[in-house]
Amino acid sequence: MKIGIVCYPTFGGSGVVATELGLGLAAKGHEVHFITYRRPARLTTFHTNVFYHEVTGEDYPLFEYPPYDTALASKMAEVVKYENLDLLHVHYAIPHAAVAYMVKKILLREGRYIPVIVTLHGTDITLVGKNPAFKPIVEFSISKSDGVTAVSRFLRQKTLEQFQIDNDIRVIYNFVDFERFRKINKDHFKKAIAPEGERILTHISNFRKVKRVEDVINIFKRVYEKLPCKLLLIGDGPERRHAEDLCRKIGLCHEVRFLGKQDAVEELLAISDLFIIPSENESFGLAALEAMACEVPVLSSNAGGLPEVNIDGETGFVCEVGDVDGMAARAISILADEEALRVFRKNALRQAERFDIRHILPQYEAYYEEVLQKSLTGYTGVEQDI
Ligand code: GMT
Repeated sequence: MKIGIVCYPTFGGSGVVATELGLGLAAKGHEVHFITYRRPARLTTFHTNVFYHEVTGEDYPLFEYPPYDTALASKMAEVVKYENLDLLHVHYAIPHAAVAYMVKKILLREGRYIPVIVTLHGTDITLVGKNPAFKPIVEFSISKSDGVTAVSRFLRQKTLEQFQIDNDIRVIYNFVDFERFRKINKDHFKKAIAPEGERILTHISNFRKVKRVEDVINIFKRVYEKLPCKLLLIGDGPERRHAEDLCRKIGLCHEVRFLGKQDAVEELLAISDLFIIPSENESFGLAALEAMACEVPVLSSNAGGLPEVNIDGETGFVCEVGDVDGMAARAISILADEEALRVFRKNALRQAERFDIRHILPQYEAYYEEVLQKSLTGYTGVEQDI
């Protein structure tokens, strides 16, 4: 099959999922065309069957806001037409679902029907999507898509509650690639970070408010009072300065490392003893899954889809959003007990295996086939109301 994938090319979860999905499909023989404004962060080397089309706009003094959506629509229509794509799979509803609808209309004028699948990732529904500035178009364009998937049951439910959608929504969970995310031996590295065998707590995010990085530091402070440990903070974003200030204020700078954006996160997870994700809102929590694949137990909030990934008392603990004391107590209960940590590590791996890319990818392939069959059977060959 020839598939066009549209996503945000940044380090954000939706772009990571879209890129890994595209690479996985290409490895299985599909032809994959990424259409984005920059090379996706995880598309680092040459791959057979993978093509990349950069969206470039035109700067003009009149444009206070360069019309990216228009440039994207033109590029998508061009790629579908000249590369003869079978299907467009767009990730993150805003603006991609609406742009894809425009592309469908453009191509229909030429007598060509291009089926569109939208994957909802989280904030496109729970945060930005419900903003009145976007809601009508999100609702419309999701309804007009040929297929819609959500990355958790929570997100499916939330979408159906918040929007009037004509379509059904298929849950296809996010996945992890065990070729990359698995426990590897990095003892020398661990020694450099924790020379006295201190426990290593890790958090990875884009440091936005919704991630509650402040809670991570406050949990760490309480754990540090009970046992020797270090904190690794990976990623960058608007809350980083505030997080650094907090570390200075509580006098723990020497035990906390801000590592910024990292490519080889699996190497950092390999030396971690506990992953903390106390988000206010999280449709899935891909970073938690990647940690679990590396045999790292997870301490999470109960926000959104996190409890579908992290099983309370089994793969880690799930606490109320903002319950810093409760989270710290749970963290200590795992970290202070070698045997408990061993069991949690084993359970985390077993749970992560349910989300192995080798199980999830065929679900996307089957869904593509289903949508293709359904949408093309209904198409009459003339421009119609879509
Ligand atoms: O805000 C983020 O965490 C980034 C965002 C994205 O789209 O890049 O992540 C969302 O999609 C990820 C991949 O499906 C999910 O794992 C994250 O849980 C989700 N983030 C939120 O719902 C806040």
